[in-house]
Amino acid sequence: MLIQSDERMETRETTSFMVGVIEGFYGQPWTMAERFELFGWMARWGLNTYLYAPKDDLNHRALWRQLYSPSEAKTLGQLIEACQQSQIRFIYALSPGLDIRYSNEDELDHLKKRFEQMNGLGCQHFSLFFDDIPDGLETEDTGRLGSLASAQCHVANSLFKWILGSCPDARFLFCPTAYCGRMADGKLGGEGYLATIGRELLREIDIFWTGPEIISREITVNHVQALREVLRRKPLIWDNLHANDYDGHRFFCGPYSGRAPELRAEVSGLMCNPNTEFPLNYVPLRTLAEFARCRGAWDARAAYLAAIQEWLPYFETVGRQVTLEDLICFGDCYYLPYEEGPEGRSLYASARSLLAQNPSEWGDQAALFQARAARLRDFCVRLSELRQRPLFYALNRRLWELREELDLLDRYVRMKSENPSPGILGSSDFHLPGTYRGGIVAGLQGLLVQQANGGFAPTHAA
Ligand code: GDL
Repeated sequence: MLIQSDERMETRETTSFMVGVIEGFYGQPWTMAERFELFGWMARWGLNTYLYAPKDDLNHRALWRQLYSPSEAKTLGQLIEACQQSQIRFIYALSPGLDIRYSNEDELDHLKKRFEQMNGLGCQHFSLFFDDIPDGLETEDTGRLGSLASAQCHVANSLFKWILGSCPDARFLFCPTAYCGRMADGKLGGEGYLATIGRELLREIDIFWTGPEIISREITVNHVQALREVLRRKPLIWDNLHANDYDGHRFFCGPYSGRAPELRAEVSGLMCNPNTEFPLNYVPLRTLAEFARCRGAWDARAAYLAAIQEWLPYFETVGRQVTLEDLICFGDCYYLPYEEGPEGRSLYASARSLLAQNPSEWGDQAALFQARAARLRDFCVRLSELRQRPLFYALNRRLWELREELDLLDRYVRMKSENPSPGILGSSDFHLPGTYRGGIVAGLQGLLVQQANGGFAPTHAA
């Protein structure tokens, strides 16, 4: 029944490099309309794979044993059909790791029933996730299967062999419990976890990997080549570069970067798990698609500028229109997890340098900063008139916050320009204690300050 490993790997690796999107974040899953829009983008740009895995679809994770209701199943069927029409590979993922008893055959039956239901709706490709779960094993499972890694391989291999009976061309993906370098170094999953997965998981099954970190600034060829030795296959990149579910203040619309084009030959695919708010993903996905097919060197900034120009028409307002320059400046303030774009960096640097100096030394710097801040604030105001309301709703909280901070800095600079005597901070009717930067989270955030080396210290000791 099982197709020879090497033959299969050969055809897969040469003909079906997977590049596309994982709906795999925490938070509200995308709507059907958003997914259809996504498939349109993907088909136009040459992204070939969509992986259905929203962490907060209850049936994906918490209720993994429960079949979908007829109406839910109908919706998923429409999704699969839409992918087929656009020639996009639809992959369905289940995450049973929160409470599965690995050695219990009934559990395997639950998984089969779920995959069977999805197969009945037209799904041909499957995935089993064991990320973000407790890394212990029940005593009974340890007795029968030995280790967490062996237990997961047992379940995944059994399911894969079984699914080949109805889907002979199935792609089968596996997300390990230790899925990045830091987790492997910390021995998540137990001693020798990844080595066991590499040895025992059938060679036809692809293994996800997010790089050296969960959110990897860079993923190098060397890093991936070393991992390949352990996994005994090319890893499949689960890229969290643009994921924002871990920080509600931010989103990322910078370019796909920190990965060289040579990486493509070392992995079985590049799958991006992007911003939770679907409308914010135009540039991330557009630049991923360009990266996947680029020849020669990769110029991330050039790709960003080209993609943001394409994104501009989505910013049509009912009033005064926004300009490309303003959109670039705004995008530069929400660029990538580890870096802002040039305009964002320079705006921040100019505010910082003003505050570090005596107002008598400001010269024309103050006016320059105020002009830039005013322009960005005005851009934020104009976005409240966006025709595409879902785009505005996705941005709204960040726009509000950015305006608030720019406004405060502007007031401060103005006040100091007029009265440079030290010690006067002034006050603002718009930033009242309690309502401004208030609440328990802001309070808790203030208690521990992160140090340059990544560690934390109590505020008073920092
Ligand atoms: C994770 C989760 C993912 C989440 C991301 C960013 C993997 C394999 N799993 O750890 O669902 O969106 O971090 O917060 O990345």
